[in-house]
Amino acid sequence: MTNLLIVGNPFTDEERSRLSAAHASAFVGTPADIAAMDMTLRTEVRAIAYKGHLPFDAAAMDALPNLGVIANFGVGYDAIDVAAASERGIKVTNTPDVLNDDVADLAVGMMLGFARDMVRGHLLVASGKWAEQALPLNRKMSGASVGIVGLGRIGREIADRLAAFKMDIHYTSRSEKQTPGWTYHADVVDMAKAVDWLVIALVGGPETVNHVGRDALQALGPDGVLVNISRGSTVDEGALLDLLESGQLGGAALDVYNNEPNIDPRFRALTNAHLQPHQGSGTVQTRRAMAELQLANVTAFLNGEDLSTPVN
Ligand code: 8YV
Repeated sequence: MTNLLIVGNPFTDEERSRLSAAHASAFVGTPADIAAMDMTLRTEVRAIAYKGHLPFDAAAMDALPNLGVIANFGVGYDAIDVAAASERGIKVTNTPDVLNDDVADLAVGMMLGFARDMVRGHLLVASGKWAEQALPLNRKMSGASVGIVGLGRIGREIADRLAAFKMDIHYTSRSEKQTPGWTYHADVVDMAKAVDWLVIALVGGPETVNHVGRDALQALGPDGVLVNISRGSTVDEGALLDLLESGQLGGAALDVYNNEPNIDPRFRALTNAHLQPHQGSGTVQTRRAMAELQLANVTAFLNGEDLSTPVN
């Protein structure tokens, strides 16, 4: 009996082997491939291990009549239609917490990378032209002000790190937190007016689409820098590109975009952006912890036990 269907091309060989060593499994590259599978196999499948950002929609669920759980590899589950899953009695799980440190580390790294123009510095040294050219003076990060959009688990890790950089911490959140010395704002535009850096640490999904809009980016202004480690969908990407191109926004440090990996080509021409290829959780240690948590959820479901990290 093939209990488990592994779905998603981003799975590494090691991740797939870990899953298939634990459970009799089959593999398809994308959710859209499920409907074309043999009907007998589709009827056997009770659990999905999913990785990727392609939509996992109701049609993919309906192709698997005995599906009971979709275990996502990632804290963000915006690719999965959770409402459709709930309607069908299908559980969804994710991999929270184990990646908080890595995502927060990358946010700080990208901020320093942008502020100190570290990519250009590296290229200058590597080119052998250091004796002929100086790196222009750059921006001081320590002591600046930063607004964290969404002080959840990852946002909090970022804020704690930036506090150690003597930064003045501002945040928006569903509710004010017990964080003495930090400034709560109910409105993201008001916060953007008050800070040098704006860091988006929201969950993705329909509720946060374009949460940081043109007005907030304009309020951040020509000396402000936007940092995004959440989802491309949380910021108005057209406005972001317009304002970066015209210099009405000072800069951006981005790990996430719409339509990854085939992102808007306008990003490639920017001279005021530090761009990373959605690698927030991409360390050996953290991806292994995420894989183990995903497998724990699959195994718990198939054994009839409580799920480790349920979403719905
Ligand atoms: C993904 C992520 O897990 O956890 C998330 O929400 O964005 C990433 O860490 C990774 O891109 C694999 O899909």
